[in-house]
Amino acid sequence: PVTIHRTAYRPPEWRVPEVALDFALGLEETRVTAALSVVRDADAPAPLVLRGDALTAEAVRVDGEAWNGWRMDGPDLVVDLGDRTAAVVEVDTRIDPAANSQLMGLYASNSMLCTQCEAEGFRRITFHPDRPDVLSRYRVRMEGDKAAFPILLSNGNCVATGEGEGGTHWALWEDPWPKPSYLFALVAGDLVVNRDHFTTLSGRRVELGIWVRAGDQDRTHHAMASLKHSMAWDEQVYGREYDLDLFNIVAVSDFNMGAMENKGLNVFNTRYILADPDTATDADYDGVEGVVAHEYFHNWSGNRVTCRDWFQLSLKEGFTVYRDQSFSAAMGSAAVKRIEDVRVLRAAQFPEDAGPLAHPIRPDSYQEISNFYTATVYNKGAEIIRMMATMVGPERFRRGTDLYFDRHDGEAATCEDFVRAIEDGAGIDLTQFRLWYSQAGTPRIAARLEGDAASGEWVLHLAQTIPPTPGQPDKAPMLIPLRIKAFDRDGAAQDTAEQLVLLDHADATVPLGRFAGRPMLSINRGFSAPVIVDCARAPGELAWLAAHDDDPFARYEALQQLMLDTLVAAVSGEAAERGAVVDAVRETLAGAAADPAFVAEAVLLPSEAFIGDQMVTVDPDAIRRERLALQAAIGEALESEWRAILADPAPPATDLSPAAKGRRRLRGVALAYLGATARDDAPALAFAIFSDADGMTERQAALATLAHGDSDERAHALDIFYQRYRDNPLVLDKWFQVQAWSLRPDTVDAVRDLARHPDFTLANPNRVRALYGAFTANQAAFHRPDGAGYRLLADLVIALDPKNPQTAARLIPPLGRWKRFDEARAALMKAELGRILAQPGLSRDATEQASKSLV
Ligand code: BAL
Ligand code: ZN
Repeated sequence: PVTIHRTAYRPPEWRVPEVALDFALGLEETRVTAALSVVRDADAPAPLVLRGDALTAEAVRVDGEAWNGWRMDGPDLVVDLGDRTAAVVEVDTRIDPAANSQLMGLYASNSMLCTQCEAEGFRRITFHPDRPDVLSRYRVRMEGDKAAFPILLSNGNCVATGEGEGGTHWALWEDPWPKPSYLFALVAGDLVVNRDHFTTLSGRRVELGIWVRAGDQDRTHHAMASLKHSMAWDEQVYGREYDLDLFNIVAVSDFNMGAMENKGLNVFNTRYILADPDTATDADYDGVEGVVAHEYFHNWSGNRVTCRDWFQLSLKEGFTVYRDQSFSAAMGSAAVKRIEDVRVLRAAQFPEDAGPLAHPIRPDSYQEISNFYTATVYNKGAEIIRMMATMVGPERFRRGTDLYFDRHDGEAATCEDFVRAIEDGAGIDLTQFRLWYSQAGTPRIAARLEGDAASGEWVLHLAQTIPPTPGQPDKAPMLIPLRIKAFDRDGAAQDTAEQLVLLDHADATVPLGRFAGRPMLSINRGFSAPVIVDCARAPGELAWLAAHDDDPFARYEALQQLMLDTLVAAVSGEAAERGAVVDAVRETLAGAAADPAFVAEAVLLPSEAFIGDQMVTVDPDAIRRERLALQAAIGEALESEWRAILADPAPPATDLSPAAKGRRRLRGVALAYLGATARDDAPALAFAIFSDADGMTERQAALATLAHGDSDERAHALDIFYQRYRDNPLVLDKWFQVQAWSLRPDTVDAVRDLARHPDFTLANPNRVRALYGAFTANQAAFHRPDGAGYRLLADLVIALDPKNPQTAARLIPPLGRWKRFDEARAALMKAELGRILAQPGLSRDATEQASKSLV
């Protein structure tokens, strides 16, 4: 495979100011005529290179005349335009959407036609430069059978419609905003709409439409409300108005990503649109709100200002994730949202940064760009934006983003452009901070308190190290903003004020002030930097912070650290001392009435994977054993507390207020703790909650608890759930998922059986991820010592790769963590990576992921 390097960027030799597309639509055959108005930017004559992927040029015309001056260069079309400086190049192609199982380009999903073009799908529709720095105005005419495709949608505004011959009809769409080809979209199908409108700050009325299949309309109201909230929020917080008269969203069942921000026509995975209390959990509702916001926010951070090349992906994704995180924080509990975001970062990004696929948020090279839609580019990218915002404060940050949008509106920009706009707008020197864009790996901060007995003055010694990552053996010290506060445990001296320490050297010493005794250290409050802090604090100190810190994230963090220390000690064979954790959980639970959502988050045990991340060599079996033992100990010691929480009736499922969601979340945690005990009535209690539930949050929580066990109630509940929801794909995904999450020892076998279930299909990425994504997150199951879990995953990758390489390749990384496991497991994991690589015709996607994972 060819490696593409960031430094090899060259500006395009030809611009394409106008694109006119003509589609004769059919599920099995769609004919496309593309007319590209091209203008030469190069000084000397240069051939026009139009990228293609599995296309044949049936005819080429230049300025209306048949043209022979073209040739194929591999998949690409090279047109010789002599010394012309401008031309209209027309190309006819023919594609088969029904056979497009990659779900890139134009494809069929449930008898509807839709597109996915980011990053390089447009070249599967027609020949085009297909690079994000080539921006064009699009005019799209589509014609198709009226009965099969009553609805015809594209970007921008519908300017004309009409009837054709033989039962066809057509529509003409024009998008006034120049855009890169990856933002092109087309949808044709039998859809119904939920319509609404939004009036912008300047008084313009925008028509809103959410298009779904008949029967799904009633499940679009939350998405619509989320869209309107997002539009208002972006005006208030970033001063950004929507810029077309129409904003459409279409929900599609078969989709590789969560959603796609095509200009004026977002295409969504149904998972992030459809929600009602009977079928969606509170977490699903939050997912809808966050993804609707994310895609909408891209209209400015991504569409109006786009990326110069794909190495700049984090320019739009990191910034937009930061924007959607801030929005969700404003819509609910900021503290809980921050905890959730950090949990995701630690579960998905820290392992990536510590493994063979580590890359900076602005990568230096790739073979297949689809492999770089990663937690690093997205979630660490968001943390880098957040650090800038933290350092300058909201007003100056806004000045920086205003300048960024003003300077680069209508352009394809770089990460460097963003940083420079923040520097100039906010008035800060980010020279050293730029290392966050180029250095991979999670920095580690060693923090040590030191006090002077005579004066009572205390200082904090900080030292940063950044681990080597592939291609980057040595790292320079980064600029790391750490929010720090020290408390006097006895309250005899004043607490210090919070400080924002800018750690910009390998070491630093920070004065904390005078304390009667060792102060209680609260560090990296609010998770101000995406780093790992190593700081020896006694269980009593952590328990004190968990109870008294005035930063809710720091309270959460202290309790998590206490749990982690306890679990890591137990896994290492030290005598289990669980009392401090039990007491801290009890104390935290005392605040449950005031803030149940926060308490529910705080008392959750760290995941098995995160416990493993603390160890040099991960021992999945010991982690499973000790985590379950601690869960059972907490379940038993605080049994009356958990029962009291469950005795309080659940709020109605239709109540989606933060308070109601918080109470349901806490009930789910209580049930899980009780379920971990050996209490005989636990399965019956879970079954009763399952049966009585008036909504999916309670129903799924009860089912998940039952799924871990071996009771009659388990089988019964799974059967009831299946029968009730077998025709609802999104809910059926949950049925697969809870079984793959199960802590039972036979889960590998269960997953193997589920993969043969009639409702399992490789054609639907949601279904694949529901089963295998959940399974690889199930640490002890996936890492079963005989390698059966690895084999199962590799079998799936091998079967899926020829159909959908993008989704297949994204499932490979768990096999690449072999260096963290014992020799026997490592050998088995490497053998499976080797088996994947040995497949004839393996995709570029899977080849890159598997070969890099072996190094
Ligand atoms: N741009 C791909 C989907 C998303 O991040 O919004
Ligand atoms: Zn995005």
